[in-house]
Amino acid sequence: MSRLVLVSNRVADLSKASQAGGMAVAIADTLRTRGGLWLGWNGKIGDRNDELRTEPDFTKFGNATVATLPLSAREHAEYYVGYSNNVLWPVFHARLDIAQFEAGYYQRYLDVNRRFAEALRPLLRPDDTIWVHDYHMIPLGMELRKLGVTNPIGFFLHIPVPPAQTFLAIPEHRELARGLASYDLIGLQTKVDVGNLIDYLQDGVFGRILQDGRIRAFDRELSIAAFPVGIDVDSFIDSRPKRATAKPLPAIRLLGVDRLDYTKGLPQKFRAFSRFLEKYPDYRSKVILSQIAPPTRETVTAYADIRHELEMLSGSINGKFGELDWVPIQYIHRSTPRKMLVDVYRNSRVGFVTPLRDGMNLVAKEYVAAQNPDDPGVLILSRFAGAAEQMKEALIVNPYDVEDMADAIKAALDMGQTERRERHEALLAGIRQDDTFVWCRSFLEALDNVRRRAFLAVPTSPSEAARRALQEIELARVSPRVRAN
Ligand code: GDG
Repeated sequence: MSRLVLVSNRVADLSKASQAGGMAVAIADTLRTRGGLWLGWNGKIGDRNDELRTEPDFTKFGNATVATLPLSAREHAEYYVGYSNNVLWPVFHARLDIAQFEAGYYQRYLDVNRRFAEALRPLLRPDDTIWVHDYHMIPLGMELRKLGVTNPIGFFLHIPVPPAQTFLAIPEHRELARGLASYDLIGLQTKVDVGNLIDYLQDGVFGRILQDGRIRAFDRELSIAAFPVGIDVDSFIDSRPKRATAKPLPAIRLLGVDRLDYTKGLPQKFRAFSRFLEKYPDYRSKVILSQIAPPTRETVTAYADIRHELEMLSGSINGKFGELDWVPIQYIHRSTPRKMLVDVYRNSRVGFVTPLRDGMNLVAKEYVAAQNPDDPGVLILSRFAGAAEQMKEALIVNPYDVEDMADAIKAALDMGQTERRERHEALLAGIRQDDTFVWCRSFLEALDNVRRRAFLAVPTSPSEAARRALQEIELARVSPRVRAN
């Protein structure tokens, strides 16, 4: 089996990966068994001299080596904060209104990708399989190709692909498309994303779908397919406490766990909970919403704005409905240890996941995995999370529709044990079937097939597959409402 070489903006700590419960477990396992190398930023911000550095620092973990490089302050400001998090992140989440298309950001983004490619080039062996991750690193494959690398290179995008018209608004969309076309395989989270990317490549840069399902663009042929990211289900089940260790709550808990990001629909969630308390006053003093929202990307203005908005909203809702012995919203702007998180998942009657756009959303899967199968809670899930394509037995909601969400909270709280168990069983079977190990294995198998030129077929009509996926979500969304009426 060929050696695996990973590249991503950040690297995981391989000594702790097995406790993280997410993709890092599957990746760390694969690196250990196949042997491999993982290159990324070391998280440190250095000076201008670091912009010339192409010799990484190395740390060995058995068969696997982690190689890291620093970023200069300018690279951090323009490649990471600027282009990655102020352009690509908002645009790919359909937030053109807050994208900052500043001159110079793209050039720095390209420079860092080139530097990482130059650092990787001398470390590569002829039969390595290269796997590049996420939006920070789109041009990396192209830069490796320029340096003469002919190895199979795959790319996985963790965030959603926007519709073609939104993608086209990025001034450098053509350069990004050229970067994407340098890969042999592009993995996306959902069928809707696959449809969007193929539509864009056809409409935006005159890509063509070939007979064998590959796409031809910029004189290269590539495969595009959905590989939904999963979790290590057993790690959530095994680490569940035998007895509940959390303090018994005086109220029934609805739970949100989201990085404090404007894509996660947190104000919408708070407003829906407020509307629920207004519309169904019998539940006051009986139900609370616990929102764990650890800080993230605090140097980006839009993140400071969302923080202020949430502080105002939780304050005003607590002021409006709170009693001396009941505060409706517990808003925790800190990270919670993972063990405690699993416990809180299990002790919450409702998992409330409301992103406005999300590549997948692992919290939805973790909540389901952590439930007691005999008396499980109910998952309320935004139709705009990638996870909604798989998790149709959740109560699927439109996060922009406050009434819809308020009614879903009521339906979740009123749902009988039999229905809760049926829905949970089906959801658990789904996340088991597509867990993190399947995700990792199936992507790498597909990439190996590319090497053997047994190409992956994508749907011949990607828009049709995407349309069908959206219709199925719409049907899943409508049915719980019918049930609740
Ligand atoms: C990106 C995409 C895609 C959260 N708070 C705490 C904590 N977490 C953990 C959760 C979960 C992870 O962070 C969040 O994952 P999500 O998938 O929900 O969201 P993103 O961070 O936006 O991830 C997303 C993902 O990449 C993978 O491809 O699904 O769409 O945006 O694992 O448990 N963990 C701890 N304390 C916290 O307070 N310990």
